[in-house]
Amino acid sequence: MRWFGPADPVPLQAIRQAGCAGIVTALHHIPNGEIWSREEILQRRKIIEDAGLSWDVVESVPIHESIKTRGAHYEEYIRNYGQTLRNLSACGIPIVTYNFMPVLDWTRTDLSYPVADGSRALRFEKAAFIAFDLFILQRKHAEKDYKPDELERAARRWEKMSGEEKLQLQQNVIAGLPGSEESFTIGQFRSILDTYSGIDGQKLREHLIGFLREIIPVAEEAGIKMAIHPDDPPYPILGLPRVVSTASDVRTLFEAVPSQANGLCFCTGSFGVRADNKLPEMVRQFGDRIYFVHLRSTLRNEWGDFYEDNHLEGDVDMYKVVKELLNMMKARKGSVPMRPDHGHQMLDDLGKKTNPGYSAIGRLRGLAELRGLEMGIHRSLI
Ligand code: DNO
Repeated sequence: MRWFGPADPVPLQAIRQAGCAGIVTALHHIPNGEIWSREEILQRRKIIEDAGLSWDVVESVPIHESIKTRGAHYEEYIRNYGQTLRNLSACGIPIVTYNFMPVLDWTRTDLSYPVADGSRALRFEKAAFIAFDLFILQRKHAEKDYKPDELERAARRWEKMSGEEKLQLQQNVIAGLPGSEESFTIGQFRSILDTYSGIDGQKLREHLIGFLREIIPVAEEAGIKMAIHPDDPPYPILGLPRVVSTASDVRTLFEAVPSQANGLCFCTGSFGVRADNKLPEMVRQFGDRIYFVHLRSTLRNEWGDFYEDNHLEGDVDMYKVVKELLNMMKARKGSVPMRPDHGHQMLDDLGKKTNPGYSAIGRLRGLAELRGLEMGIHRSLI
């Protein structure tokens, strides 16, 4: 499971009791762009090992915005990144997840969407998101990015929102979800969006490939596997390009930088939002490059909204995905770390202050179901 460090309301002991052997974490307190020192890494590793767990994956070493835009000091930030990789390797941590989404990491409009069983889920509602873009952010020419019926739905949605709901929406979109290393005020957000004027999908991809050309040889030498996390949601938002949304995007990255150190974090929740991403096929296609797995399912509707469903329900065919992953591990003669991605806020957690998506009990349910599924398929295959 993922652990957000000593400030996480879910203690390591709870994670251990959920059945986990390893931890996924990051040094969230170190400002984006700075080198993670060996001392800091070892200190964190010790806390994890003292709890009887191991630190298997870093999620994430964030990429400084300057690297994505090729802004001021970007070469220095790339050098720092490489040094962090060397330090992680020296401390025995072999897998590093990161993403290349401009400005925002994962994005939702509703962090407490009521599910029929009384639990709460995370949701992305297109009309609310467009309303944020048009009426809160008031981005220039934003209306050009949407179809007439989408604009109409967004306007109707906005009219019905109370002042409090509008404020909540703004916070949900730009105040930063757990694991997103940055949060913004609306003013800051507008000026950071400006740094992307002139950066379209092609440019961003060039910057990503440029970054990989520098960093992958360092990772290779250090024995680190890099695992890029897909865009969530997997399409451009707020006029910002996104370039890790489809199988073809991923293939382009592997073709540009073919080293085995250049790998993927296979997140079924992110890729699964697009019906054109065929997940079991993607596991077959990228099987030798998947170094980390996030298992989660979403349910989408005709309007492009989606919410996070129970792990074994929704649009992701979890049976087929897990079966392919088991085949992949068999072929590679080794296991790949997996975590249940997110979970509903449920039972006792409903009354607690939790990190959206990262409450204990919902993830424990997800993990238990996924482990059962894995064992069932595994035993039936041998
Ligand atoms: C959300 C996560 C993401 C992910 C980063 C990886 O729950 O899956 O925040 O950690 O995008 O860099």
